[in-house]
Amino acid sequence: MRRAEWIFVAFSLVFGAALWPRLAARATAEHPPTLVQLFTKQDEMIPMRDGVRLHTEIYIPRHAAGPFPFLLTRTPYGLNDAPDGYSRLLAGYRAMFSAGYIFVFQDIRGRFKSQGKFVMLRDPCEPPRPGCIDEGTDTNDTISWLLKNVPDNNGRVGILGISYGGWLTAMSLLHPNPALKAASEQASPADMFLGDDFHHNGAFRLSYGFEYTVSMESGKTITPFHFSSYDLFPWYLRLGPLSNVDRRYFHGRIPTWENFVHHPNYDAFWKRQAVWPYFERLTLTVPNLNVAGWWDQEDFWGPIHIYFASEKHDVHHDNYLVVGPWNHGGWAHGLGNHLGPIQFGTPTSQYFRRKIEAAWFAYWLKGEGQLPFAKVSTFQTGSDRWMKYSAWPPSTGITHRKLYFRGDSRLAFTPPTANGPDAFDSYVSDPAFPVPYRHRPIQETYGPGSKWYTWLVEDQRFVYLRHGVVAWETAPLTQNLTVTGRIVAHLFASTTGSDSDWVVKLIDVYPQHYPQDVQMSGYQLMIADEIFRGRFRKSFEHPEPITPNKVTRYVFSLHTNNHTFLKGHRIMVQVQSTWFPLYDRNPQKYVPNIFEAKASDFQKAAQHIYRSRRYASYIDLPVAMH
Ligand code: PG9
Repeated sequence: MRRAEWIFVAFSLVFGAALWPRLAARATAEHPPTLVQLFTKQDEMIPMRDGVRLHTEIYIPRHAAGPFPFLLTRTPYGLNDAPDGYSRLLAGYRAMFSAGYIFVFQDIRGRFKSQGKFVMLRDPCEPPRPGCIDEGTDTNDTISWLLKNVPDNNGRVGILGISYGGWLTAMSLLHPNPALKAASEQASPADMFLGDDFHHNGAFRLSYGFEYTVSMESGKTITPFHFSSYDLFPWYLRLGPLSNVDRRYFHGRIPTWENFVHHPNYDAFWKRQAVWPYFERLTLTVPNLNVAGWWDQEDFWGPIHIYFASEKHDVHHDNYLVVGPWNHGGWAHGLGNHLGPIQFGTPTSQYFRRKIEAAWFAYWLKGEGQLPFAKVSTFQTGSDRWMKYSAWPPSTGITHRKLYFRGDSRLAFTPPTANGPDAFDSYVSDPAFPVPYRHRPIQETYGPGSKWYTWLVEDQRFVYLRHGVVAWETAPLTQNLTVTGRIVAHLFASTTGSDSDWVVKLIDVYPQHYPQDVQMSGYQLMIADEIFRGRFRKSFEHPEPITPNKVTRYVFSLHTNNHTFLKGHRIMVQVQSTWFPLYDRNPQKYVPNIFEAKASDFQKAAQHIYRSRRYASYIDLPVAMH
């Protein structure tokens, strides 16, 4: 998120043109008013109920008439003041300047200029009890202070944030301050074991988990790890088993890393921290706009599951969802008319900021306008248009079709008929030669030149026909095929090992001759993807070894999506067992805790993916009926 914020701020400062009532007359397109001209700044250390003071910057409109609502953003990444002393975060809200808000930015407990102790994703006080503080109580105390101490406010508060800031927003909704009238949770993680930054289906996100935790827990400010090489693929390979992390580098000093090591399964630690179960029990009382990006490389699972969980008791119709063609936080900066080389033909991010986000807060906090959008708005990629639904995924107009793995590397909607013991495709998964998850060099996640931000849209030809990867594809489509809703992988697989990871990627293959954009000819664009750690096939709490050579069924979600595979394109599925170094290597020999595996535990395995009548692997596609 941090780098995205920077890009966003830079963009807004350079190109943003405020429509601020009085100053706009004086400002020209080349010289929009400066933030200093637009706002007065107040720096405060706001006291929390336990006496800890949190550093807060308050920006009050200079030239408009109040009273104003507050728009609060809390962050662990610093307020990032420019030389003029004004936070660079402010420019990111330019689409909302003209409406008139008091913008408030706060360093959370233990970060940057705030007092107290930082705890990564601090457990909520559930149920709330005297003496217990969490991010929700800190938000409530902040709001109460603002209402009392900042003149000319209208008594209404909105909160928003992306990723960690989205999680802080989610936390503020569990026991909200009565003045909190609108929220927008954006890319909040909701379960760090099942689907967000640190693990997916129990598979550990090594490069992210390593780099993020050390940068956050080595001091109060962001302190990146010093790698000895630019391409981290060989660095992580040479690291060897995960136990070398503490032995060589961390020495037990990074608390979140210690939590990874001591909680290899989905135990009470992860469940306490997971947000979605709290939302399942909650009746939402504050309208919340959940925001997600189809190609979010960090937290796509979170906002979708907060939306799903909030649906359980959404008696006041407060639960909304927007999903666009974005990477992590991509809606907050730039135009959003492309992601990497993928063009969308329309400025989706700008549209979101102006027509959705600004309208959302204006409606709830200022009583202006109408809710101009449906409960669910998603950008349908491929056909490149915004779609509106009354629920997500929509339950009408969809038919589930099975796309079967067949012989000759084909995919088809008709099931396989062959039933011989050899109706499978196979590959060797070797932890000594793992498949890279993105093109090398693999730079530090947030380092200079990093391709982290767009890896999910990279052309998958870089691993197609590589050792350790198998693929199947349809014939060119004779008509458009739109998927809207849940995509689920059903794999029948065997391994010679006693544990294994399974990665499934659903890919849109562009035509080999693509005159509209020659560079895109034959492009393999990943639409949906996921990894599953085989030991967790029966339970995330109680892993079990896989029986070697036994055909075993794995069913796991590739998440919801909304995409049109256009006529002439093909649909492809790729399967592999390593995705390195984003995911740690499965030793492929069952050990109770992979964080304690020895180098000698890692072994090659022969993997079989079945496509017989009895063991018919397929992808369940929610096909929209036009
Ligand atoms: N994805 C980041 C994160 C959030 C919460 C915990 C850990 C990491 C972020 O962008 O903030």
